[in-house]
Amino acid sequence: MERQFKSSVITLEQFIIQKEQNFPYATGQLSKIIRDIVLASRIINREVNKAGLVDILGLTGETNIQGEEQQKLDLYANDQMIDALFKGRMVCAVGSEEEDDFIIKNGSTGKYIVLMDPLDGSSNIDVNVSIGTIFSIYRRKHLEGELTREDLLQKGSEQVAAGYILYGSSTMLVYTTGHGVNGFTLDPSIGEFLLSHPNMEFPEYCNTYSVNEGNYRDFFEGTKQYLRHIKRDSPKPYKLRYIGSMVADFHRNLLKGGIFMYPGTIQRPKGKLRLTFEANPMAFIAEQAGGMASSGRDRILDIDPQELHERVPIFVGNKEEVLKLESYIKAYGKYGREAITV
Ligand code: AHM
Ligand code: MG
Repeated sequence: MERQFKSSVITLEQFIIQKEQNFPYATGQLSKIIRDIVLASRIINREVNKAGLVDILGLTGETNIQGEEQQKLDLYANDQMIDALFKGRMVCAVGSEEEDDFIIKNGSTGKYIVLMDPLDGSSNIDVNVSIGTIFSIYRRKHLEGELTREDLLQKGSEQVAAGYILYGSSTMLVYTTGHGVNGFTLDPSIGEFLLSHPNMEFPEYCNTYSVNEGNYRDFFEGTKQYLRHIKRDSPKPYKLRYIGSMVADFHRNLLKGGIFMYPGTIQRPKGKLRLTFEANPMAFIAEQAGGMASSGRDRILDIDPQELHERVPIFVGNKEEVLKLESYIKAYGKYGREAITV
């Protein structure tokens, strides 16, 4: 009699192989990139975990092109990711929040372009709060010749995969290739990511909102009215939960139901977060998990990026809640009832 071997544990590697079998013509290149990102993330994870102990922590004294201070761990994460991606040979260009411009691998036969925020929420490193790596993968449009703007700056709707690694109480990888969202938790004892959250979807009930309300007075009227509604007029009580680390805030809302917002302000009409590195990948994951992502007016994934470091206001999470927010922005606009132009 044939012996039965039963284990409910599925490793990331087994999961990738299973999925590839569903697509017999898949070349395995995309899976290779996911593996390369995961490899880099395990190395970043090791450093993040000892951030409080070693001398790697601290400001380098350099600033990135947005004039923000960079910490050593950001640079470390950036280098690890770029190194892993180019060594893997499937990628012809990388755009990073920590780099002024695209890094292009001349002569590469790689068909893919990766955009990433290697360590998002890095101001939280010093205070031992969760941070994350965000990635977004595109296929180049023209396989021959030099890379063009059309290859490099595509709409979020063209993403072939996106995900994040959350360095929290556990380390998790959550990603999508456009067929749902799956979450894996790193088992540090064996060094493997194990499938812990299959087919992730926003729960129907949503009563959490995540926003830096310290900026309230500078928000536009539509955002203010929506916040007034959920705090004062809504029959259902809402909870405010804001970590200040987008990956962690988004992840909690994905599991518990909620809306994450980084609205524009009078001083910064496009908000703080980047379309390419932060908004697009989170929007892709959100939509794949039954949620929605909007700039307040437009679907995030439909926005045509004009530059690599472009910023965009973002409202992402449960669909019903994002639609409600949009209706307030439509009704009240930026200033009073003026139409908004993002
Ligand atoms: P970073 O990419 O420089 O780390 O900034 C992005 C982070 C997000 O993770 C987070 O949602 C936001 O900045 C918090 O900003 P604020 O402190 O203004 O609320
Ligand atoms: Mg960031």
